[in-house]
Amino acid sequence: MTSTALPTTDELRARARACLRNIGAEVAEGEDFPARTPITGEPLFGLRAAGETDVEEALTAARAAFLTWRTTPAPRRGDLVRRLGELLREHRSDLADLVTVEAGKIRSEALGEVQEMIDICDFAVGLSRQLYGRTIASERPGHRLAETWHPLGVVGVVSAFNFPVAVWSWNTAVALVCGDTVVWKPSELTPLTALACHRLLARAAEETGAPRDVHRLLLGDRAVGERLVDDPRVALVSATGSTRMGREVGPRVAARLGRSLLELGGNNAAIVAPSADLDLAVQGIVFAAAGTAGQRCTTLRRLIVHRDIADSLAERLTTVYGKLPVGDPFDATTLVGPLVTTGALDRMQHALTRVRADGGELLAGGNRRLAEAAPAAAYTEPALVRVDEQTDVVREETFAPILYVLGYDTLDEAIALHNDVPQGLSSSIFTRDQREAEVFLSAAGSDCGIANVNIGTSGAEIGGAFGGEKDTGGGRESGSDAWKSYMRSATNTVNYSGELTLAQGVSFL
Ligand code: UN1
Repeated sequence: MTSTALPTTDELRARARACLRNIGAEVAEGEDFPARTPITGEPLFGLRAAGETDVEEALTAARAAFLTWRTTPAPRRGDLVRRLGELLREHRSDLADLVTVEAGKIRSEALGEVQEMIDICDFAVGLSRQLYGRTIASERPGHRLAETWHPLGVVGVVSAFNFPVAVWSWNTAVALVCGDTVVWKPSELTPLTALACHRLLARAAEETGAPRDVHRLLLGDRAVGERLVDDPRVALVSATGSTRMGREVGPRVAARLGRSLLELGGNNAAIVAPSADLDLAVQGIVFAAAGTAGQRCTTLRRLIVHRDIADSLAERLTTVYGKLPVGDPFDATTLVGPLVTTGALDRMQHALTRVRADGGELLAGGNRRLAEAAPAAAYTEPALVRVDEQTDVVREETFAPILYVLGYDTLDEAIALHNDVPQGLSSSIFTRDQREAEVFLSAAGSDCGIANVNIGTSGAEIGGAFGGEKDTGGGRESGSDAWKSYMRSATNTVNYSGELTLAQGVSFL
């Protein structure tokens, strides 16, 4: 199914301008940096990219702001983030529109992404009163041993197109209450959402009396990101993107002994056990695999199904895939919007060619859509492919809606297949057998940073820590105690005894 005609680029341009105007974001138009929309695949308008001096100026300003911000009481820092959350609520609809224009998300998912920003602001405001250290039992009489947490410095945030605003907010809301300042380099594909978020945060800073330079935005290409990676003033580089990008960023930051927090690719799988509630599983699988047109790092890419139910589940999924409405993400009936670029579509087609050469059987989808209406856009039917084994292409992350279906006989075999990929972000099991669920969640089960039961791999709440292992990079963002990555701890020994007692029973003098 294809939903109705696409909006024109002129209509989308007008819509984007109206949203930016409502938000109060000024757009410095220029020639060198085009904003575009995947809905038609065409440019909207040109922007000005940051040059070498802009980067230098932003880093100097963010560092200077840090010196004030780090001593501002954390609950007062929370005031800034509370105000940001209020402004996000007020501009929810405009922000969601911009996410749809730039990232091609359907309305419900675009609103969900804005909600994720609001949620993390609420979380961070609470956190601003809970940056707890601990008091530790000292082995010496009259001594207090304590752990304290202090702000870290400037955090460089490098974000990806697919969550253009939520991932920024996870980093920024938490970093700000932790007393850090932020320099943000968004994806080159999503500068407008970045301008909007930056403007709202600047407004919140004005209104709450926070230093103007607690947040700086740098639109630009790879060279801008490289400056953040290499500059010793950037205490932490938090980068979201491909494993290829992470392999470059991690060692470069490490070479200057800086800290990095990497959120890289996933190749997420779900195991479907014979006892699974299949109605629920089908819903969970289709949202996780075809939602966001397969462009979440948490997208479900592999389905490991018990052989007793593999045929019937594949049949049910084939039917649902055949009816997924692909098209204009602003149309309320659409479930699958465009891929971000035609390059992404080429990579999807290439993966499908490879998997077929490996003996995979295309059960549904995979055809390009709307090529005549929008030749520069990249609409596709999500693809469902039955495979016998995890060949190289199955073990890679193709950032597009392809779901590979594999069979298994024993849970041990399923878990082995599940973990036999380089990435380790998200995972799930559909089962009504508690023993199986617990094995999957145990140390001998899923090796991912996220492991779920009876829910798909995508759509995590902000309250938990988000991130994964192996090629996913090891970082944790968002909730739980991920805030500790944005601070430095100090261990304090205070002697109030009036005598000098050395630890470990050492005597001296
Ligand atoms: C991403 O794709 O980079 O769990 C982040 C999810 C979302 C975040 C995804 N809350 O799918």
